[in-house]
Amino acid sequence: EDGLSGWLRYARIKGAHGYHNKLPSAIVTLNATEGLPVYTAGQELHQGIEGIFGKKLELDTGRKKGKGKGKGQHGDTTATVGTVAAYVDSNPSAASDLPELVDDGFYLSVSRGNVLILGQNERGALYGAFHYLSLLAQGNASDFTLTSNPDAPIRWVNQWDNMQDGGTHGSVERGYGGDSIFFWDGKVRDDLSRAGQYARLLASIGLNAVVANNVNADPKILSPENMDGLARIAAAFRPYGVQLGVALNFASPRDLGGLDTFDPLDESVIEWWHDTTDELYKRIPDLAGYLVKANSEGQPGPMTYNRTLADGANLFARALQPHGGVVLFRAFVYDHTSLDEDKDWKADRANAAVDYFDGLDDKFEDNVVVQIKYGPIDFQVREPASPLFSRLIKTAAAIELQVTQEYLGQQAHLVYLAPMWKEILDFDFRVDGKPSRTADILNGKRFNRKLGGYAGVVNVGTNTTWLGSHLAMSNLYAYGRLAWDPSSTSEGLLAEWIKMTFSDDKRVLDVITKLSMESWPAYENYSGNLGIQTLTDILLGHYGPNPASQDGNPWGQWTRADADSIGMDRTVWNGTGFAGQYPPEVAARYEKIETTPDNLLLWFHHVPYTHVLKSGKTVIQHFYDAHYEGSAVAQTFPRLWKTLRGRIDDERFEHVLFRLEYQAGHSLVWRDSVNQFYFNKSGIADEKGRVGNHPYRIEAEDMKLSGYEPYDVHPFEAASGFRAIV
Ligand code: BDP
Repeated sequence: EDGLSGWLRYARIKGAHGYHNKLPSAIVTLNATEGLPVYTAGQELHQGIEGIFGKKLELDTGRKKGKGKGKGQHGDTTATVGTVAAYVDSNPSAASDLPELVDDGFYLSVSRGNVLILGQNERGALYGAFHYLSLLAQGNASDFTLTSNPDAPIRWVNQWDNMQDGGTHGSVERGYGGDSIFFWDGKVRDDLSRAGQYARLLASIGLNAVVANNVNADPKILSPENMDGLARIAAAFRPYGVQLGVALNFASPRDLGGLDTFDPLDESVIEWWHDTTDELYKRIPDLAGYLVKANSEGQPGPMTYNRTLADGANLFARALQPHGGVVLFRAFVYDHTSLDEDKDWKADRANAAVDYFDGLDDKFEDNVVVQIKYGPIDFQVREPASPLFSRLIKTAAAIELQVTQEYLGQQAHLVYLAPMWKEILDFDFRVDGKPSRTADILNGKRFNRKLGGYAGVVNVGTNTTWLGSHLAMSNLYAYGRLAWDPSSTSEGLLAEWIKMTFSDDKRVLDVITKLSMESWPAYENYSGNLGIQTLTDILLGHYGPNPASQDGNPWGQWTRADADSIGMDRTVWNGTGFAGQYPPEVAARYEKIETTPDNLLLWFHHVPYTHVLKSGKTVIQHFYDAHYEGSAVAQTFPRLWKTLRGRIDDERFEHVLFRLEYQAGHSLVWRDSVNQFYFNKSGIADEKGRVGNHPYRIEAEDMKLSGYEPYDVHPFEAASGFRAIV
C-alpha cells in the first residue's frame, strides 16, 4: 500500500460475497470509443466490482445501443453506462422519464442489480460510474436513484510544475511530493503514465481540467516541441474527461516569438496570440483554455504598457473564442516592490486585488473568469473571504484554494482544510443587503452568470503518496467534492475518503476523523491566531516559525507588533481602509472591534496586548494559551494513531506515524518560538508561568559535546536559550 491508487483502491470489503446478488452480472457501455470516458467507465466498473467483491462481470463494449431500462441481453442484471443521447437514441420513450442534467451531470439508478448510469456527456457518464463505485467501496449496494449536477462548470486543478532545465529539472514550486509528473529537463516527460493515473483520481471526484505548468510560466512552454508534448499530456488525460489548460507568460510574443513588444493592444502581438492559440488547438482540439498570472511578483503583464488588466485578459479571451476556450485570469496582482510600510504605513497588500480590478467589471469578455485566492493575502491559516468576490458582478469568478499546504505545514503537518474552505464558501457578503454566499457567487446563481467555479493548487509529484503524505490526500478529495457540491459536509467527505482509502473499521474511522477535524484549529492555535495569520518565515520557505520576518518587508503580511500593541489596522476611519472594500453591512461589522470576531481581530485592528477579548482573556494571554493548547492537541496525534496499529497496513501506518510524531515535535517549536517572541516584545509574563521557563529541559549546548559546536540561532526565538548545536 504505497498510496498510488489514492482512494481508488477497490479493496475487497468485508462480507463481499454476500453482496453478489445485489450486483449486476454484466456491464454494457453505449457507443463507447476506446480512449474516451464512456469506455473508461466500463473498464472502471469491471475492475472496481472485481476488486471490491471478487465478482468478474462480463463487459460488452461493442454495443451500439442500449436496451430497456438497465436490462441487457445477458439474462439477468446489467449495468448500462453511456450518455443520455445514446440511451434515448435506442429508447426514445424513456426520454420523458429522465431528469434535467447540466454539462457533466449524471443520472444513476440502482434497482436489484440493474444499474443505469447516464451522463449528460461522456464525462458525466464516467462521473456516474465513479459515484456508483464509491458507494460500493463503502459497502453500500442498496437501491436508489440519484440525479447529480455539478454546482459550477469550472472545476480545475493548477499544478505549479516548472519545466526549466539547469538546476530545477522537473521541480514543482511549493510542491512537497517529489518531482513533476509532467516535465523534465525543459520538456514534457516521455513517460506520462502518472499523468493518466492523476487524471483518473481527479475524474473520480468530478474535477475536469488541469493546468500542468506553473503560473510563473516559462515562455518555452509554447515552443513547437513543447506544444507536441502538451498534446501528449492532453491525450493521457482524455480517457478520463480531464482537459488540459496552459499557463502563459505574458511576454511570450517578445521572449519566444521574437517581437519587440508584448503590448496587448499591438496588432502583431494580437496576431501572435491568435496564431499560437490556433496552433495549440490544432494539436489539442479539446484544450480547456489558459491561466494567466500577470503583473504580479515580477511577472510581465498589460500594465507594463499602461494597459488595464482587462486589456490583458481579453487578448487571450478573443484568441480562445473561436475554439470555445476560457481564460482564467488571476486576481493575485500586487506589486511588492512599491509597498514599503516604513514610507507609507497605509500600504496594504490586502487592498491590491480590489484596487487593481476597480472599474473593470464591465470590461471583460464573456469567456474570462477572474481567479481569486480565497483570502486577500495568500493562503494563510485564517483570512477573511476576499472582498473581490463581492465586487465583480458581471465578471465570472473562480475561487483559488490551495491543496498543497504552502503556509499550512507543507504536508509534514496534518491540516485538514475542508472546514476552512467551507467557512469561506459559506461566507455571506450581503451584496445589496441580500444573501450572497461565496459559493452562490461562484456558481453564477447570485449574479446570473454562466461561468465560474473552482481552481485548486494541488502540486502533486512523483512520490507514490502524490502529495508527500497519505493523510494530505483528504484535502484533494475534499477539494474536488466541494467543487462539485459545496454543501457537502467536512465530516461526511472525510468519512467517504477514510472508508475508501483505509477501511470502514469503526476505530479507523473515528481516529482519522478526530485527528483531521482537530487539525486545522490546532495548527491555527500553535502557528498564529486571532487573525495574525501563519507566522511562518515569510521570505523563503513559508514553513517554520519566524514572526519577526512578518514585519518590515514589502512582501510580507504585517503584524505591526511593537512593545505595546499588535495587529494591522485595516479600518476605514484610522487604518488602511481594507474593511471598506466589503459591502456596507460586512464593512460595518469589520470596522468595529466589538463586532469583529475574535478570530479576525488582529487582521482588522491594532490593539494593546492587554486588550480584553470577547472570551475575557487578554490578547497576549490568549496567544500564550492558544499556543499551548494547539500543541497539546498535536501531542495527542501520534498516540491516537498508534491505536490503529494492525488495523491499517504497516506501510502506511509507519509513514503516517513518522509524520505525526514530527508534527507533535514541531508544534512545540512553533509554540515556544511564537510565545517567546511576543514575550520578548511585550515584556508581559504568562499568567501560568510557562513561557520562557523550561526547567525540565536539558539544553544540548550545555552537554559535553563531541563533534558538535554551539551556535547562536537566528531567529533567536526558534531555540530555547537562543542557542543550538551544529
Ligand atoms: C505565493 C507562492 C508563490 C506563487 C504565488 C502565486 O509563494 O510560489 O508563485 O503565491 O500564487 O503564495 O502566484
